[in-house]
Amino acid sequence: MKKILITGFEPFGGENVNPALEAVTKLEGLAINGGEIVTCSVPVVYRKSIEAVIKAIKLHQPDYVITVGQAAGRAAITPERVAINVDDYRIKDNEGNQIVDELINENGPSAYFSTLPIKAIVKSLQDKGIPAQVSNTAGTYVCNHLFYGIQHFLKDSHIGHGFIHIPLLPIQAPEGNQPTLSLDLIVEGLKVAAQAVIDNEIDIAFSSGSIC
Ligand code: PCA
Repeated sequence: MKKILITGFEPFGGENVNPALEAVTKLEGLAINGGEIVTCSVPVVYRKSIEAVIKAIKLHQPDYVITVGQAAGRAAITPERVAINVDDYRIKDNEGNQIVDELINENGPSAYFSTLPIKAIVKSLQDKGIPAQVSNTAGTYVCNHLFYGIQHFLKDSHIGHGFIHIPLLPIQAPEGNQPTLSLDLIVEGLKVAAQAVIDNEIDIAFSSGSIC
């Protein structure tokens, strides 16, 4: 039986919901095939976000970790390929920090790749009719900060980790001028992603790249 820790960010940027937190609340304690999901919420505060997830890893001793955050403007569930070693915040975090052009870790490499099977996750989602694609940038805000920080923390460990960005909820875009996905589909999508992680010790290869 594998244990998967799925974490969700709190609301930020003046909003009062974050689909990531809404979804993980519904995923807590859920059984999937060969595994069980545990969850935790994460503050949108640089450094503290990493500390919160490290605390949950120490508490739950999971086999895999999926960190999740919202990405306004995206229409699909997007496993991130890479975390980069830079903070460059367009807006303040929830404690007023606005870090510009600083390394996340002075002794760390420029980037870390996800250690989850991102292609298998995308294929499983697409096969179920849930929109999904690989993303090649997690931005330079707190999501990338957390992604990088947890990859760094787990770099010598057997625990796999990756970050997934999800679209807004319909309630966050009442005028219909932004792409959204229902909470039910997001919850189902994260369950499918967790199952793909358990079922694919080694990632599958298929083209899901992009051309600029
Ligand atoms: N999304 C933000 C931070 C928290 C969240 O859910 C991001 O993409 O950096």
